[in-house]
Amino acid sequence: MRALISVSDKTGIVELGQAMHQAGIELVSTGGTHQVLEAAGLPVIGISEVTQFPEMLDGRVKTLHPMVHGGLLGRRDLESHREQMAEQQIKPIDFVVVNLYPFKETVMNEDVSYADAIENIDIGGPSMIRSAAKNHAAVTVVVDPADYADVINEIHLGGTTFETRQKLAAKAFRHTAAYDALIADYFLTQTGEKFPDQLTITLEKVQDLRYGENPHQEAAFYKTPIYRGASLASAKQLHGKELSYNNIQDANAALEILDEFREAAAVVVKHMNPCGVAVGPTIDEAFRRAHAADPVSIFGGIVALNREVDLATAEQLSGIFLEIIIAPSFTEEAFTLLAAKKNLRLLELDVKRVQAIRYTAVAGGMLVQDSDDETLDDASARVVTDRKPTAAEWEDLKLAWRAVKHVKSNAIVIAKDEVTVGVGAGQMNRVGSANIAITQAGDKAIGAAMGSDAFFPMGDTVEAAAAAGITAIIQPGGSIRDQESIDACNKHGITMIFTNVRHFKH
Ligand code: 93A
Repeated sequence: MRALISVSDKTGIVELGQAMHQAGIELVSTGGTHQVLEAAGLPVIGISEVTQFPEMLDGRVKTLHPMVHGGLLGRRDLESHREQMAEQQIKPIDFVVVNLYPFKETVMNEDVSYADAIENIDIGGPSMIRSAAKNHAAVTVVVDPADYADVINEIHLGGTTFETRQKLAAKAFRHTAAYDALIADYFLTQTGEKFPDQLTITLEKVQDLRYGENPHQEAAFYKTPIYRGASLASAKQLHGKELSYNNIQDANAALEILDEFREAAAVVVKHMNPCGVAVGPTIDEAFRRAHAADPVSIFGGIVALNREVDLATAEQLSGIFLEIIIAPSFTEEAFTLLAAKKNLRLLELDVKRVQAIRYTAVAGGMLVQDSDDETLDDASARVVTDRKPTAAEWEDLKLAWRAVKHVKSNAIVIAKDEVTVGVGAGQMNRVGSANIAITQAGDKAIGAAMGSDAFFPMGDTVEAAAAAGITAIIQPGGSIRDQESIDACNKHGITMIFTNVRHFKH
C-alpha cells in the first residue's frame, strides 16, 4: 500500500505518517511535507523518485504526472487497467492526504498582492484530491486533519471501509468545489463583475441550530468566509444560551439599523422590525429613550447599542426581559449585573460594517441585489411645501428616514425629540401603516416628524398625519398625485421633504 502526503497545513501529519508507516504503508511526499516527515524519522519516498521528474517551476509542477494520477485513477478491478499500469511501472496509490495552498487565508489579508493571491491557487492538490475521490472504490482521500484520527482507527482495523471512503470522497468534492468557488469570488472582486452568468458562493457552517423559524423546521447558520464587515457569525458571545434562528435574524436586523448611526444610538428590534430607535448625548440616555418609545413591545426584544454598556445603561436593561443585548463592549460592572440573568444573551460586536451583496431565497433560486446603502443626502432632499422644517424637525425627520428604511413595507415611522414614537410596519396599504404609527404615538404625534418608505399614492396619509398633529413629513415623492399631498400639507401648515430615494423593504 502507498500513501501520497502533500499538505500545506502540517497539523497532525507526523502522527498520521507514523500510523501509516507502522501499518506497512509506504509514504510518498512532496518537498515541504517530505522534510517534516523525514525530520520525524519516517522513511519517505520523494515525489520526484516516483515521477522520475524534478519538482519544477517553483513548485507549480510537483505532482501533475501520470505516475501520480495513473496510480490514483487506475481501476483495481479491471485487468486492462492493472496491465497498463504494470506496463508503465505505475504503482497504485491507496491514500491521498492533501490540504491545499491557503488561498482563503491569503486573500483575507487586506493588503494581499495580486501575484500572491495567484500563487496561492493550488492546482496539483485539487487534481490529486479529485482523482482520488473519483476512485474512492479503492482510494482513501483525506483533506481535513480532523479526519486523521478516524482514518488511523480504520487502518488499525485492517483498512478503510467503502462507506468511509465514500464519505471522504463527498467531503473532498465539497472541499475542491468550495476552494474553486472562493477563487472565482476573488476574481469577481478583481474584475468588478457583480452578477456573473453563474454564481458560486462558498458558505461555511458556523453552527447547527436547534431548529429554524419554528420547532418543526431544521436549520443551520452559514457564513461567507471572506466577509470583513460586522456579522453575527463573528460576534463574541459573552453570556447566555445559544442563539436561535430567529435571534440571529432579529439581531442582524438590529445591527443593520444601528449601522445608520455614528452618534450614540440604541435600537430595539422585535420580529425584524424596530420598535424603538433613539439617539442621545450618552448611551444610557439613548437607551432610555428607545425603551420609552414602546415599553410594551420591547418585552422579549433585542437591544443593540453602539457604545460600551456602562452601569447606568445596564441598570435600565436589567429591569426588562430581553433576549439579546449587543454592544461593542460591556464594562465589568455592567457585565456582572447583566450576567446575573441566566438566559440573557450578551454579544460583543462592533457594528461598523462593510456593505455586501444581498441574497434572498425564492423557490428554486435566489434573488441577488446590492444592499440598500443610500443615505439621506441633505443636498438632494428638497422641501416641497411653503413651510420649511425647523432645526428640531430636521433632526426628527432624519431619524424617521433612517429608521423607516429598515421597517417592513409599507412602512411609516414617527419620530419626536430624537426617538421613534410610532412604527407602522408591513401593512398592505400605506394609510394602514400610518394609522398604526399614529395610534401608537398618541399625544407624542403632536409636533412630530413622519417618514414614509415610499411615496404617498394619494392625500389620505397627509390628512391622517395632520389630524394627529404631525408637523413634518419626509417621503420619496414621485407619485402622479404628489400635488394632492403637497396641497394637503400646505393647507395644514405641515412641512414636507421629498428625498427622491425609495426604501422598500419587503
Ligand atoms: O503548485 S501546485 O499547484 N502544483 C503541484 O503539482 C502540486 N502538488 C501538490 N501545488 C501542488 N501541491 C500542493 O503543495 C499541495 O496541495 C499542498 O498544499 C502543497 C504541499 O507542498 P509541500 O509538501 O512542498 O509543503
